[in-house]
Amino acid sequence: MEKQQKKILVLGAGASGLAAARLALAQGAACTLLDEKDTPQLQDVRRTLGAEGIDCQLGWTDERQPHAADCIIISPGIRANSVLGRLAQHSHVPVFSELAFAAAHCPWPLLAITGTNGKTTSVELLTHCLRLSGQAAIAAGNIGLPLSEVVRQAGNWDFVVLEVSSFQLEAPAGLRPAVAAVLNVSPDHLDRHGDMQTYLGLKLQLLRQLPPEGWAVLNAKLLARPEVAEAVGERKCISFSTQPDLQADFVLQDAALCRRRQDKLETLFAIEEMQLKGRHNCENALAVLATMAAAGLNPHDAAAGLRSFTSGRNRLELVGTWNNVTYINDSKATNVDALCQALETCASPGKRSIILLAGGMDKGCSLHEARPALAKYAKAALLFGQCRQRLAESWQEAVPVTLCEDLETAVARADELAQADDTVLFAPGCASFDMFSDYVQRGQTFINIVNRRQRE
Ligand code: UMA
Repeated sequence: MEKQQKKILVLGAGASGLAAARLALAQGAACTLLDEKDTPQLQDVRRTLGAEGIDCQLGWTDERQPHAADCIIISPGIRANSVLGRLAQHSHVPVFSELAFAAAHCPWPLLAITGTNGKTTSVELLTHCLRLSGQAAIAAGNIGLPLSEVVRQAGNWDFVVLEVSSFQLEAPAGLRPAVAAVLNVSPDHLDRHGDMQTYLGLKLQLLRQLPPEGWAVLNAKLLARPEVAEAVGERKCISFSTQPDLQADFVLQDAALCRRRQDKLETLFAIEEMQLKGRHNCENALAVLATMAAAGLNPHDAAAGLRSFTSGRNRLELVGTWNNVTYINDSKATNVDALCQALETCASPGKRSIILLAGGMDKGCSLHEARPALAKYAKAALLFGQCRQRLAESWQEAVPVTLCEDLETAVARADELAQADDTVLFAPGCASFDMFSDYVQRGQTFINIVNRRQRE
């Protein structure tokens, strides 16, 4: 009897939806793609996909499926309360995230990294260290390259390093990473997930997807939490920490990254040799070493990578120094925890020398946590974007605040306030989507404004 062709419904025609649809087609399935929007750009996508044999329906407003399907693949940006989110919920067929769908077809071991902050840096650093130690590695997932695309291209990899977001963990069944690392969890994306417990629960889904022989790599701070220990279960676990009071397998000791072996510390790498700066980056580097160990590799082999890696654009990126005032672009700081890390890394000892530019789209998270760092390191906070009023109310007792019309005005005010040896730090602490298409465009806009003003 002839085998029936599988019917797959893909929700969302962005990067992940497109890649998933193409992979499904390559696997021999019949594929329909739905998107709620109908823009000229999406119409181009529909034409291209049509020529490839994928049916693409735009401007979709119906909460019912267009036809029966064997399964649904959902894009990470689709919220449960949207038209397509409800369509997926009401459906009686299995729903997979694009990541989980791709993982099910992925022949290479997945080293998956999640956490609130440091995901992208850790994924890039791990990929770099692997490559320099002779492994064929590629970075995929939330970092920008959908895993479906990597799988369809059928390369020849030793490892795929995955950046995994909480959105991608809403339908995670089948992910099955070889190693699952959780870097840290602090308030973020609460406008979507509702509360911290739900957000943490989603992050822990990555651990739950580990097969019995898989390895968990965990920040020792998290291991103390019962729900985390429960998610790890009987699986093997390697811990890391920069906190001196926490016992962990990979630690920071005497300015070196070290591994604990039979209660003795073995030095792996002196942090002064790293280009990456800040305690949070030491923690990312420890997570990378622990992940390499969990993957069966020698962490000593990471040395060349640790030495040569520089963090990418929009992460504590030096824009320039003019009249002894340094301008830093940390547009990637999209939550309060990342903002605090940026303040700490840019601080001058014993001085409030930072002029902070912050603001953007409200993600429903508490903003109070930034107060101690602001009081210690910032001389002014210039606030822009949708949630500037809420930021001002939350921070005004810790630091002098100014509400600014837009980013241009905020930079102009920073130029007025700045004195020699100050740092103008662009670390918004909020999402970018109120004013920009993403944090990359936001960072570039900041750089353009600063450069233009300095030329004038
Ligand atoms: N759409 C709907 N209905 C909805 C929501 C979206 O029809 O309710 C449609 C949109 O009209 C659009 C498409 O879905 O055409 C967009 O899908 P998407 O938002 O899932 O975006 P992708 O282009 O597929 O990009 C996604 C990730 N985006 C999100 O999680 C929001 C990218 O992460 C990721 O790089 C990419 O897949 C490849 O894996 C971006 C991100 O902002 C960088 N991630 C968040 C973060 O890092 O904070 C989690």
